Amino acid sequence: MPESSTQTGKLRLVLADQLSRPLASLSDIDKQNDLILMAEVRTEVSYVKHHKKKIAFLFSAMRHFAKELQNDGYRVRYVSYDDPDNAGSLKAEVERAMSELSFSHVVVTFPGEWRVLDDMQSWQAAFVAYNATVEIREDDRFIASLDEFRHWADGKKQLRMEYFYRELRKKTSVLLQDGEPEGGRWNYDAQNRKSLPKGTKVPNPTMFEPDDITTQVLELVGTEFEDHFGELSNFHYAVTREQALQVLKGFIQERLVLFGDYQDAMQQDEPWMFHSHISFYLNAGLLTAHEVITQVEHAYREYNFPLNAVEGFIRQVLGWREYVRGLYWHEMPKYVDQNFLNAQRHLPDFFWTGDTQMNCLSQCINETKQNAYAHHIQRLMVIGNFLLLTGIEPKQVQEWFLLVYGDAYEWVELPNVNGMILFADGGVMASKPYAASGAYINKMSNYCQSCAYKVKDKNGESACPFNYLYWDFLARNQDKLRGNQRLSMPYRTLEKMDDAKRQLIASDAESFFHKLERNEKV
Ligand code: FAD
Ligand code: DLZ
Ligand code: SF4
Repeated sequence: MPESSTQTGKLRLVLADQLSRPLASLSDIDKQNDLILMAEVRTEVSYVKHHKKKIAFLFSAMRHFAKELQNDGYRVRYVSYDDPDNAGSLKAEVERAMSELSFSHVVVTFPGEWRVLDDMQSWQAAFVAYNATVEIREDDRFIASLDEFRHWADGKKQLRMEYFYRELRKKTSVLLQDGEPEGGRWNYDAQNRKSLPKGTKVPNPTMFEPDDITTQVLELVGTEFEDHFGELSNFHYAVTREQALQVLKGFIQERLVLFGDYQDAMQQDEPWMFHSHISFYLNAGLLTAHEVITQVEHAYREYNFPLNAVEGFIRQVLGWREYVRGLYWHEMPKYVDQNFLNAQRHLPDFFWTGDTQMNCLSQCINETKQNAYAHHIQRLMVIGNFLLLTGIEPKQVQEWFLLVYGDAYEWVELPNVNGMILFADGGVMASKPYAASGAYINKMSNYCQSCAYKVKDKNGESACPFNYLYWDFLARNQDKLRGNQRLSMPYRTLEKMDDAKRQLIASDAESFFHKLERNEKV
C-alpha cells in the first residue's frame, strides 16, 4: 500500500477496534497532507494468545477498512503482520513512521484498554527527539461520555446499571412516551426468561464466504498463530461495515421478535439462538451503538415488534454496554487486581480443551473454541457460574475471557468478569453473586438431558457438581456473603441443613476439587 515520501501533516493512528467513520482521530483529516497509520503488531496479538478467529476477524476487517479509505482518496500506511520491517508494537510503528516521514503531530482516539492508554500517555515524552505532540481524543462513538458516567457515579455507594440506563433513556429519548417509559415500565425482564419449547426452529446466522483478503489473512493466522486457542475452520464473519449492516438487518428480520422471550435460553447444539451476533462489529467499530438502537426502535414503532424484545435488546446496548464501559474507566486501574472472595484456584485444563463430562460446560467451551462466540447466558450462568463456585483466581479468568471471545477488549471483558461473574469487586457492579445450582441450567436449557451427571441428584458420584458446589460456595464464603440481604433465603436454607447433609456437601466438593487439582476428568 503506497505512500509518498515526504509528509508535513498529521499522523493519524487507527487501532483495530476503531474501524469507524466517523472517528474522532479522523474528523478533521487533511487528505493531501495527513497519513493514516494502521498496524498489525506482535504486542497486541500476543499479550494474550487471542483466539485464531478473533485475530483473523480483526486483521481482515482492518485490511478492508484501510482499502476503503484508500479508495476514498485517503493516504494510508498499512503495516501487515508479515512485513519484514514491522516494528512489532504500536509505539514502535508510530516512531518508525515519524522517523521515516518526518511527522511530529500524532492524533489518536482514546483506546479501549487502560494498558494501551497508559502506554500512549508516555509517547509524547518518549518522542521528544521528534518534538512530538501526541493528541489523544475522546472516543465519541459511545452514547455516554466518561465524564457523564463519572458525574452520575460520584457520591453513589452502589453503581447499578438499571439507574444509569434510565438516565440514558431520558437523555436519548429512546423508548419514551411523553417523558415516561414506553408501555409504562422501564424493565420487561420478567417476560424474558423462557426456555426454548421443543421443536422451535432457530434461524441460521448471517454468514459470508471469505473473499481474497480474508483468505490471505486466514493463511497468515493458520501459520503464525497455530498455538493459539480456537479453531480457524468455517470462518464466516462480516469483515466490512456493509456486511455488518447485513448482520444487523438479518437480526431484526429474523430473530428480534423472539430475542426477549429466549434471551436467557440455551439449547444443545444451538450456539446462536435468538441473539444479534453484533458484538464483534460494535466493538471493532463497524457498527455504532446509536444506529443499532435507532433501527431496533424503528422496528417497534413502525412494525409493532414486541416491547419485551425491543426493550430487552436496547437495555443490552444502551444499558449494559455503556454502563460497563463507564464502570471500567471509573474503577481502573485498581479494578483489575480485586479479589473480594480471595479465590485462588487454578483454571482447569479443560477450559482449553472442552474435555469434560459436564455437558453444559463442554457445550459452551467447545462452541467458544469453534466460534470465538458464546451468548450471554452461556458466559454468565454456565462458564461464569462454574468459575465463581469453584473459586478460580480472577486474573486467570480475566485472561481466558479476554482471549477466547472475538468481541473481547478489556473495557468490556473486565467488568463482566470481576463484577458480574466473580463478585471480585465485592458488589460494586452486582448486588449479589450470580451463583446457581444445576436446577437453573436445567430450567433454561436441555443440556442436562445429555449429561453424564444427574441434575436431580444432590450428592454423590452421579450428582450434578453444580448442586453441591453451590452450597459449598455459600458455606465457604459465609463470612463475606451472609450479610447480603439478597442471599438471606439460601443462607437460611443452608442453616436449616443438618450436620450430616453439610458434611456430605463439603466432602463432595472436596473430592471434586481434588480431581481438578490432579487434572482428572470431571
Ligand atoms: P446480544 O445478546 O444480541 O446483545 C446485544 C448487544 O448488547 C451485544 O452485542 C453487546 O454489545 C451488548 N451487551 C449485552 N450484554 C452485555 C454486557 N454484559 N456487557 C456489555 N455489553 C453487553 N461482551 C462483549 O462485547 N465483549 C466481551 O468481552 C464480553 N465479555 C463477557 C464476559 C462475561 C463473563 C460475560 C458474562 C459477558 C460478557 N460480554 C461481553 C457480554 C455479552 O455476553 C456479549 O456482549 C454478548 O454475548 C455478545 O453477543 P451478541 O452480540 O449476540 O449479544
Ligand atoms: C486485539 C487486537 C489485536 C489482536 N491485534 C491488534 C493489532 O494488530 N493492531 C491494533 O491496532 N490493535 C489490535 N488489537 C486491539 C488492541 O489490542 C487493543 O485492544 C485496542 O486497540 C484498544 O483500543
Ligand atoms: Fe451441567 Fe449439571 Fe446439567 Fe450436567 S447435570 S449439564 S453438569 S447442570
